[in-house]
Amino acid sequence: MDEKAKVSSRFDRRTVFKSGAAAAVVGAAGASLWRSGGVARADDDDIAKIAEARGLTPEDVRAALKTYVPSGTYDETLIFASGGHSGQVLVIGVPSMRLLKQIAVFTPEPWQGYGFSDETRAVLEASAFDDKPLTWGDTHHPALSETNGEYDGQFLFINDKAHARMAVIDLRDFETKQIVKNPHILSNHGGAFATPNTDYIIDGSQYATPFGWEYAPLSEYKEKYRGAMTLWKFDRETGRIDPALSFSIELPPYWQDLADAGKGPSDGWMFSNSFNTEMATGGILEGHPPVEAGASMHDMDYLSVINWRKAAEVAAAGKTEDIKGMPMIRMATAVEEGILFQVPEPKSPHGVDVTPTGEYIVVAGKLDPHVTVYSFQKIQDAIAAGNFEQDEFGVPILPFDACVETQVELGLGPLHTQFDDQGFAYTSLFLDSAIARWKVGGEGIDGGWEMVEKLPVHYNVGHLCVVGGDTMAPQGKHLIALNKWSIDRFTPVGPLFPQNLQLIDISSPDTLQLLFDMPLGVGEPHYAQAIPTSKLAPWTVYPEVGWDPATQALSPDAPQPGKEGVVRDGNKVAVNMTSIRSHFTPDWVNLQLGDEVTWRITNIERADDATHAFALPGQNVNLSIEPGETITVSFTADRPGVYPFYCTEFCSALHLEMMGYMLVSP
Ligand code: K7E
Ligand code: CUA
Repeated sequence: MDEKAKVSSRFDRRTVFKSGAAAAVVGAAGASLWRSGGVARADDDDIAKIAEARGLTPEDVRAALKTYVPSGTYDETLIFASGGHSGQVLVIGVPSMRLLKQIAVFTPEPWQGYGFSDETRAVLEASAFDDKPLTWGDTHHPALSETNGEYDGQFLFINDKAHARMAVIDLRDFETKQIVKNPHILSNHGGAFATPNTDYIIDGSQYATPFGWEYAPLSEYKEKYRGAMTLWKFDRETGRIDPALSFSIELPPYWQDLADAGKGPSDGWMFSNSFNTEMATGGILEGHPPVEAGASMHDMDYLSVINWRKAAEVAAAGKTEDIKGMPMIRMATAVEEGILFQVPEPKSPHGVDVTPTGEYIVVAGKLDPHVTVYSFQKIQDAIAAGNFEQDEFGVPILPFDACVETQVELGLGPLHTQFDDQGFAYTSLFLDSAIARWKVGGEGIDGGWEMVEKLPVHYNVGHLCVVGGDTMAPQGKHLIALNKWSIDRFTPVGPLFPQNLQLIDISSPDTLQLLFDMPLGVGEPHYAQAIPTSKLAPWTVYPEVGWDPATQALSPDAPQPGKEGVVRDGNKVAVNMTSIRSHFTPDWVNLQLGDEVTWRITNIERADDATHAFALPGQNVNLSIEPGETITVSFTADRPGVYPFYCTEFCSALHLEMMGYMLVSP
């Protein structure tokens, strides 16, 4: 059946709400609530009539009751979703599925003033490719910081697959603080994944290249091209990645895919899939198979099993090579020190996910209908017994049979797995456009390693997201399916379709219920992580007037009330400005052609939501200055003229009057 036919048959089966028969459903769903509010039964009928008029089924009404968040009340959960090649992070409330914020990360964003102030431009420029500034990224995997294997609500990390960069977002103000460019690799995918106490952020390469962004012909692929696993050291005190304490581990030129950190018994280890063990590079016009075929010939690829704690010791002991200013543990050293092993895994694996107890590692292969479950203990036993051969790069290969706990057949195109607190795992089935719920097994568990239920989703699902679904303490109320295709779900808006996030109720052990479709007209949300809002404590205004979000401290240079003015020293001009409803002080800024201007603005407001913005025509500048914040923009007055600057945030009744003149005299 094609997709269109599926949809119409769903419609045929709809039992439209009928007011006569409706009382039963309304009664079941909500009458007790209404009764407790003392509302008469007549209202039930009225609601039934609305449902009937709108053609809603009882199932629809149930879903609506479970997702509606009344005006003025808050969502219980936030999800942080990648924005794909928009380069941003999306913050969405659950269960309402309301988009609350788009956090600018790799792409300049004028509403937030990101990439326009000196401070935020510095964040982007620090991660330039050599000296070429990058103004977009391909975000895939957000990772919340963890303490003892659970989200702590302090920081968020996200990778840029296109350029192998890693970003740090501070969840006190939901702003990007740092982006680091990986000096070894040019393309990543196995990141961001946090170790259980956020000691390191894992960043695995995707497409193999020569290290250090150097040149080597494809004919030298086996000799010169390599994969790598980078461990970025995170310093919680400074809230920054410390490149000086970070390092990489050299891997064979297979393409690394998703990764995950061990936890509990497997803490100190990490796991990364690799595909293209065929080492195909394409060459269609030269008579070679396209990459998709060349890279899918082997029945088995490899799961990389890496002792990161040991690797950190080896790096600290200096058994490394410096490549572009960052240490690299060479493959031979990694093998010799017992850091690096591989285990065969079925054809073209994609997701690798460690179970909440840390005992098992679940691998999903794009071209295999099973998930393969590895036992961490069995892997350790095989290592201890020296039970391995070596691949052509000398990396130990542990026997498949010795390491596998079981395989569970789920369906076509399994990709990614999340867990809940009822002992279930959920795996996305890309080709089936479905979610498989299956039971995690293990010692003392009855009926484990079994498929339980499948739920269709719309369509071609990638990642899944459960609250804490990759941590030691997952929760079991909602699951979000992050779907690649939306096809017939929404009103057409042109040939570029929205993405479709679907909210699913997983609270019942007996059945899954699809609750809500959320079109997302921004970018492809690969992965998302969900956290209860009770674990977050964001500021609503900056702590003090004159706060610099780049340092999260009071700025000694911040213009303060009563100290405003324009100070000239030769052709260097400092503009010290404050903003408050509804004026800038000063509002006349007289410059001369060629002046080098450092313009600082402090928003001296203390009220929630009293943000002012600052648009400066002719200099391509728009800033967002939140209450208490101080911000800087520097430029050369390179063209005479009269420039009306103004506040772009509709802040008050006299917002239109919140302006001033910058005059540049010839
Ligand atoms: Cu499957 Cu980049 Cu995690 Cu997309 S990846 S789906
Ligand atoms: Cu300040 Cu508008």
